[in-house]
Amino acid sequence: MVARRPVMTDAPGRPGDALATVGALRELKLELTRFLMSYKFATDEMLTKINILKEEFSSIHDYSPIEHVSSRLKSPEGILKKAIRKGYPLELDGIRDNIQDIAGIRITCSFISDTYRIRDLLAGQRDVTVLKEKDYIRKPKTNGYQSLHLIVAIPVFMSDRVQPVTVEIQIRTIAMDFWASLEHKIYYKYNGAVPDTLVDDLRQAADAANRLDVKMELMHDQVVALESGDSDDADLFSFDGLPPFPLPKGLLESFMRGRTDPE
Ligand code: 0O2
Repeated sequence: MVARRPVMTDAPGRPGDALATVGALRELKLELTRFLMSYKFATDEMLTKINILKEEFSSIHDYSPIEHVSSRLKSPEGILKKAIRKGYPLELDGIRDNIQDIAGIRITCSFISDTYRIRDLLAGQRDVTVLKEKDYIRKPKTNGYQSLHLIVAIPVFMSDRVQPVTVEIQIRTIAMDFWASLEHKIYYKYNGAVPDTLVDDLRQAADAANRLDVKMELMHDQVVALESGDSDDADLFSFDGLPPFPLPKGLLESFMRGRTDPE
């Protein structure tokens, strides 16, 4: 006959100890879930803000400074590894206070000026507090890395409390993003010990990416200046992907008169 063994074989002593351990583990799991959920909710809130900006720009200005948005939550393993590497206390409050990139959002823009515009629009929102800013665009890292990093705090309304939660936002151009993902791959491929020639190549590629960014923005500005003189579709109105429909100037003028002179 096979002896029945307690589920928790590593809990010595009275059977109550094993039950207490199971209870404590369950509680820890619940706490961890709530902890991670707050970061997911904070990410969702920030993504909503970013999408509103994106849609508003597309509808009103016929152009969006935001090309692409992605997000990620650090895994519990990644969080623990970082806490151990940095010597932070291994408890949730300590981790919350010290690790500010558990929730991460990356916004890719077309042009350099757009990165700052998006920064200002997000930082200017009443419930967003910028805790830290690193401007690797104005001052690139020595390896050539360029990006604008913000650590923001946003209140998350849970059922029993309001929790300020931090989110790391990286804002950069398509060219900077292209460079960063290649550099990231190379860095991991060589386990951090990237050969000098490749380090030089990366620096040159970063310069080239920056020149491309500057050139593309200049060309874009020229096209915009040309477009503003072109009034072909000035009488067209469109919304939310619907085909544009005519809104003649005369009609708009009567509407304006009605607003200023209701009599
Ligand atoms: P992951 O997996 O991308 O999240 P700290 O302020 O202590 O959190 P750090 O590194 O000083 O840490 O902050 P910083 O400089 O703001 O960098 C944070 C993130 O920016 C990094 O996250 C990278 O995603 C990115 N980053 C910074 N420097 C480089 C770089 O030289 N090359 C590339 N490709 N990305 C960079 P993690 O935590 O490294 O990893």
